[in-house]
Amino acid sequence: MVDYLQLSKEVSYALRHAPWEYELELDENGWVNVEQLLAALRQSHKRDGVLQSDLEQIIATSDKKRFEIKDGKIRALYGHTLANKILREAKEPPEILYHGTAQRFISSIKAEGLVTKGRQYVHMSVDVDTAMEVGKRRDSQPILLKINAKKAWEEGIPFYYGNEKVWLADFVPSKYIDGK
Ligand code: HQG
Repeated sequence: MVDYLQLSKEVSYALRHAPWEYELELDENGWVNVEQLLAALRQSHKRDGVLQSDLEQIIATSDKKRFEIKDGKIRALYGHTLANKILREAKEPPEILYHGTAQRFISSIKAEGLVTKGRQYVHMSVDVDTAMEVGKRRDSQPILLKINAKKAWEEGIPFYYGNEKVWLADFVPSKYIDGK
């Protein structure tokens, strides 16, 4: 029986953080060949018999859409920490985006805006509930920040589409952030 949660974590690790451990090389948009990923998982990572249908099952059933498969390739849609930045499609964002974070980060966010920290992009959510869930990973009583995304976009700050719930940016200046 496949442990889909563990498989999802391993695929996240391979595609976001350490593709070289799987002898994979991401293209500029983060894609790798599905068969190469499966072969690495089977041969070196003790996942005998893992199939593309298992990857499809993860995508179909998990709470967040972390990966997509297209034309024999798979990629992570967000979350990367690799040195080589994955190119995402710049796109006009919704009027408002949300970011849930820990209380202890607020003074620094107020001073310098939202910065990428360990990841390639700042991550924002389209809805309050998702942002609060993200914030709860770091603080049981997270702070909800409201991002005036459309205004920032109109004033030249690039935004990128991640998935239907996640948007990305290189940096969000403090002046576009309410709730601090
Ligand atoms: C904070 C998960 C101090 C920021 C989630 C956040 C998400 C600052 C932390 C995705 C700061 C970075 C990403 C500043 C930002 N001073 N702290 N100036 N600017 N921060 O994990 O957004 O489950 O890299 O508030 O659901 O928490 O893995 O980002 O707390 O979508 O699929 O620095 O990861 O998705 O933390 O989470 P992260 P995130 P998965």
